[in-house]
Amino acid sequence: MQQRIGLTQFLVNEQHAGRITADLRLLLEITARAVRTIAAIVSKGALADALGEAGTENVQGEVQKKLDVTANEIMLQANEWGGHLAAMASEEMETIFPVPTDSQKGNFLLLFDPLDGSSNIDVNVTIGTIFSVLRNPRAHHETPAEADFLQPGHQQAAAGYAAYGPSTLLVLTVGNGVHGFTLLRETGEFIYTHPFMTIPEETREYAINASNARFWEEPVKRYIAELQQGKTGPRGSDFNMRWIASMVADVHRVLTRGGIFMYPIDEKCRDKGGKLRLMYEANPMSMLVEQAGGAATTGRGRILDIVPERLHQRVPVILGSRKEVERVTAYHGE
Ligand code: P6P
Repeated sequence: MQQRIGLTQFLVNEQHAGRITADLRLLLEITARAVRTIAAIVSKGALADALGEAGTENVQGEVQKKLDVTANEIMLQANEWGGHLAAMASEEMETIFPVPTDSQKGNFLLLFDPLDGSSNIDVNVTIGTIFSVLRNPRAHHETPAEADFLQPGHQQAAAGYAAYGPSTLLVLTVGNGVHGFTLLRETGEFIYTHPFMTIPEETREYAINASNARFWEEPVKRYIAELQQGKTGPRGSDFNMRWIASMVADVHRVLTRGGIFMYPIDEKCRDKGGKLRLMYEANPMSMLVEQAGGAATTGRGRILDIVPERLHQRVPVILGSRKEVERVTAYHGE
């Protein structure tokens, strides 16, 4: 069997092909090292005194788990000194984090949800880290401002996630397809195991939190009802449902075997604009899904075309197998 390559060789190949620059390669390699550190702590569970609540709330008003805070610090400390980026933003921080004044500023902005799905930590279900890379619009001597982050998702230079599950996976795109790497714990290397991940256009699997059904808008109620009617309804086929309540785990399943993932607007989250955050959940996942041949909309428009107004703004998310996303979106238009 042909010798598998590692993340570094993959990124060097991308750099030699002119698809990424040396500093973007450095950013991705440092981020990979950071998620490897997070994986090591997550895998210890109760043995690392890392479970439970931190006793604080984040900018979202959500109770922070100890691991939320720890993962955030790991991402900041790993990336603040390399000179490859100018500032960072995180679900766990209200304002942006410019790199320290004594560090050289670089060409990129890094956004992340350091530990997504943290409600699953204490019950040992897959959680993850989601990251998004934007280009720094300012000259290096200037201090970045929050407005510099408010770029539409189609301007992302890279996006990816780490999934801390039975194996630790790193899945990323730099705009040339979606590629997955599996952590070999013995050596700490991410091995290239999933080249050009592709989402089948059709699917028989959907993911939604069905407990919100009474709050959904009519197009979503119609779409889900048709799936539940299965062979006896207009779709003429039976469908299966999954809901892990960890976006990384649900989206990884969609990237691996197809499906449609939905967190639509509903009467419960309407005043917030949705449940999931645009900048460091919806945008990176939408870039990955589109790069894998899928589609990602709010139900009324392409997610990657949204011009952000606030760093922590929320949006409805409907993404996955192209034909299903197009059907749901069409229902919204009727
Ligand atoms: P609910 C996790 O808190 C998260 O942000 C996503 O990872 C996940 O898809 C969603 O929220 C789960 O939401 O309402 O089902 O708990």
